[in-house]
Amino acid sequence: MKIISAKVIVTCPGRNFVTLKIMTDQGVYGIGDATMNGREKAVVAYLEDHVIPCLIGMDPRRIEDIWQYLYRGAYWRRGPVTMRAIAAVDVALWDIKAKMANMPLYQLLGGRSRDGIMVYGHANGSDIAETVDAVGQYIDLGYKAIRAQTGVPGIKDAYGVGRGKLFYEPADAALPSVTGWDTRKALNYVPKLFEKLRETYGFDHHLLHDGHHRYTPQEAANLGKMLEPYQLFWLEDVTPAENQEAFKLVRQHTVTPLAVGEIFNTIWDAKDLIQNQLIDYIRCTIVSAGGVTHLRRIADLASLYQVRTGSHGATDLSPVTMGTALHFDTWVPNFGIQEYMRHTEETDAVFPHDYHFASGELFCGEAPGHGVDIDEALAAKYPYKPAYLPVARLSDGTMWNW
Ligand code: CS2
Ligand code: MG
Repeated sequence: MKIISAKVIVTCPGRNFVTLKIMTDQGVYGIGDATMNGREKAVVAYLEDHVIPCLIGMDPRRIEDIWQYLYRGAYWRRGPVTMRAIAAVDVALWDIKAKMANMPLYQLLGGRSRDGIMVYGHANGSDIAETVDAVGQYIDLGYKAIRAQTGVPGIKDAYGVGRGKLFYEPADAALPSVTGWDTRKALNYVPKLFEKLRETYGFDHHLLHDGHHRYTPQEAANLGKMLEPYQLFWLEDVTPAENQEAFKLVRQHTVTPLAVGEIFNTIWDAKDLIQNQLIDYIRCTIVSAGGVTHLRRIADLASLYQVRTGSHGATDLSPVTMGTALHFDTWVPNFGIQEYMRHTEETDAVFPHDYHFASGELFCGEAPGHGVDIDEALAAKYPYKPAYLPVARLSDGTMWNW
């Protein structure tokens, strides 16, 4: 069996997506996601100029060998561009293998470990009252877990606040828009949101919060401590994790569960956090962390230390990543939760898929492969549109972490 061709499809049905399609001499094809929010063209070039020429003629059944070829063979290891390109190839190859085996992907991974995949949705509002209402809407929709983000008085466009209900799309400007940040104001306001949420809805639902890399380790520890009475499911990216050691300080001061990893690309980014049991949930997902082949290694390492998975699932992760993640989640023994931000109708139409939502859970389908396809004719109707994530500055103009 041979790979005879491969192509990259860029489409913007409401937001940009980069998709790799690999064709074989047996008529079976596979699809992989290579989207990097705000830096899409870098991965397109990496795939078209440096990966596809090497793939032609290779045996698509040799998934592990091709992964090693692209990782070791590049010499320049790791990084968001390389690992997304590898992920796109890897996912397309798992799709092909599962189709050849006439099995849904989760069966090849080891079979079903659970019936449904608990997901969390994003509730947000410009202030506490609006966010409390938005959480209520998710509860009405049957969600068991909800992430709550609020605008903060005095901060311009605080992270996580959408422009419409049930929808949040940060990459929305042709050049990065400038948002604000003020840690003091956030530390005063965020605990009040969770106080109000527990007062209004009780303790039956899981509540989550994303710090989006904004706090220093000391401030993060303080926030974790202040949130303890509200029993969060997790506090995410509360301080940047380039320095994995920084989490020691946070961990020593709070029992609020910690989640990290949406910007990690390899097991090496997470190794110390996992081995030192400094986090409770690992957020790496298929597209950013080298595909099914590598994410499986991260999850297995995590399982030794009782760290559970909580895959990133914002709208910049295409339905191809979501579909593949759901097969992964259906199998992985140490599953925790799956993030789920709904895609637009246009996106869902471009990527026909067989997963579905019911009662706070997602379910992968039984079609052979990962169950997600791309309608190329429809995709062609939505040309690429440059769209950047915002940047953040403190009130004196200092650049901060968005
Ligand atoms: C986020 C994302 O989903 C999350 O937890 O942190 O909204 C993130 O900002 C985007 O995926 C960036 O592309
Ligand atoms: Mg996040």
